[in-house]
Amino acid sequence: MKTRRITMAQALVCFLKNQYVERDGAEHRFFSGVLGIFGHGNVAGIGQALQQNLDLPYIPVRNEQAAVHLASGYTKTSNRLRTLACTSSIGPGATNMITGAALATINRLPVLLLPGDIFARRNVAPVLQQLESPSTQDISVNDCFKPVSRYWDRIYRPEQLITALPEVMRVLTSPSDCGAVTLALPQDVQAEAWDYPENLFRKRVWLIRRPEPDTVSFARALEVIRKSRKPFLVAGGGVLFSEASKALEQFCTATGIPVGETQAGKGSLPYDNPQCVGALGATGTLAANRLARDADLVIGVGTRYSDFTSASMTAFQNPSVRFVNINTAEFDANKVSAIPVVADARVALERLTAALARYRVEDVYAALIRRLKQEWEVETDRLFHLGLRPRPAQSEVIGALWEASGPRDILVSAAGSHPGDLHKLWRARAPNSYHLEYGYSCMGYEIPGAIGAKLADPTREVYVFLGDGTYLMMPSEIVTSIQEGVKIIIVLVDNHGYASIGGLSQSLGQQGFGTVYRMRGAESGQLEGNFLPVDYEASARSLGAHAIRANGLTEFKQALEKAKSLDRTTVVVIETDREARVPGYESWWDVAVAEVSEMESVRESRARYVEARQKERYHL
Ligand SMILES: Cc1ncc(C[n+]2csc(CCOP(=O)(O)OP(=O)(O)O)c2C)c(N)n1
Ligand SMILES: [Mg+2]
Repeated sequence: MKTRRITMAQALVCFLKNQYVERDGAEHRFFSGVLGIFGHGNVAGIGQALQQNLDLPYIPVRNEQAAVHLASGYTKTSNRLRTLACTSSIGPGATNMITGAALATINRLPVLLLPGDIFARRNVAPVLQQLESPSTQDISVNDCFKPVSRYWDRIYRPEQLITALPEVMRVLTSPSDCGAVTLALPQDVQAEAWDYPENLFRKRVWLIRRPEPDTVSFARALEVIRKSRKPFLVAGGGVLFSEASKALEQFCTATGIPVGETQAGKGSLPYDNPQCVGALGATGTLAANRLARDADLVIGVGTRYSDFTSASMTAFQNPSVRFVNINTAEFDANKVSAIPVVADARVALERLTAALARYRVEDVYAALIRRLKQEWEVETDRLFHLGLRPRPAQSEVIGALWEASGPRDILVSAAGSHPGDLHKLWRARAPNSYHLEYGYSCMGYEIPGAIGAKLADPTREVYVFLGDGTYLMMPSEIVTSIQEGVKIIIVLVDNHGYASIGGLSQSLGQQGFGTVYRMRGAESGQLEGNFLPVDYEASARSLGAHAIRANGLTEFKQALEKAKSLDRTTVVVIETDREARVPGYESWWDVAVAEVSEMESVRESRARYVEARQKERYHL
């Protein structure tokens, strides 16, 4: 057997360089590079290996959590056909990645994490940043990655890499099992040499499969669709991952079945497709929520049925509602007692369209869909043009941003009041133009996620829509965008704190306690003083970005034009009216209210809560 004597870290890097994927006849490299920060736990191992393999580019970031977010944004925009690996030192560098790992796994995004680990040899323990345990020596902080990884392994001996790496690739390229994969790499083992079989480094092409539905489930699904009079389709992220937009359009055009979209699935259809009734669920449109409420059949395509999609299990109220779920993951396909069609979205939708050639929804239902859709467009226009002064409503800022953006541009957001407003109002015009991380809804995802999106598709302008709260949590990757020459446009909505949670708190009878950015008052000792004096433009400028403050909508529109003309990351700061919120549309989200309280407002809220919960259903 031909062998190559190299270190474990060198072997890992050589392997990554030679992994390819193939789908629909197109083949390309799977790993586009490695993100990270060096410390003593990886500099001499992975760091050394990367230095002698510059054809796998190394991108330094400012925060390891952001590295994982960046990789998630990259692979999401690439429909999971490409990704980035992330390397960290041991200890805090490693644990910084745990949040990113959870985000990737929840959103079903393949990212490879390579945290450094404590010495396998142990004789010098405890090493710097080692967590010791009196009950075992077989533990480190990297064990915390186990519940947030789809595959987890620790490489105690260099030859273990040989059996671990195929498993890593199997999971990362699986449409049903992908998520974060963690390989913990003890720092001494990274630097150890081994005679690796040459075959480990041959080019390997992993086929991203499009699984076909099984005939029995498919026939049963067809039967219930044919019998349904008020069918409704839920388009989830799986539609986009599968690149099934065309197939979905053909299916709903042929059948007349209306399509509601989850956060991950929005943009599956262009907003002006007659069958597209927009966002579904807790942050849904009136059109989608009404149709879902009365539907006798729900066809879930590539959806996890999160509580936002199901409006905390109140979205589907028809007593005889049935479900058909098309999903590559058996786990999701079986939710809500559905007929599980375990299959690729595109394949299944194409087969359904062909098999349902003579099926079409009744005229009364078609007319209802048309009317509800028209009414929703009128409502969106109203919210885009409220004419509020001196500070515009967030919905008007969204409207102005939408008007300034192009159809292929990408909008990135994740947490705050923005996801809900955008879900309802953003008029997505192309697949992957609406990039919401709402599986983990992680403050701080936005900027690194957007850099990842831009790296994945540099031909599209990338906008970030984030709040002052989120900005303060992780502005640091602006520096990375400057370093890499990756331009993004960041719209920073300044509403002095957490408008979203503040609004939620008010609705719970808690008066927004702890959600406004205010100084601690000298006399009361409470946070009742002036607004915190944060200069967001100066902050953005100090990190290398161009920054503009827009006073009102006219200046905001001018600022966006300026931002588009620049080739550097630009932050546009706009203050909005915190209280001018986009309402809910016959939807519900279950946030449990205190059962007993000293406060009357909380007791009232509890009574409303108990009443509202009556609508929650088990779909058995
Ligand atoms: C990392 C993280 N911490 C806490 C939360 C809970 N949370 C959700 S929205 C929000 C406030 C966000 O504030 P901001 O970005 O200013 O947006 P706004 O609510 O003002 O629209 C918080 C704290 C979260 N989603 N992520
Ligand atoms: Mg805010």
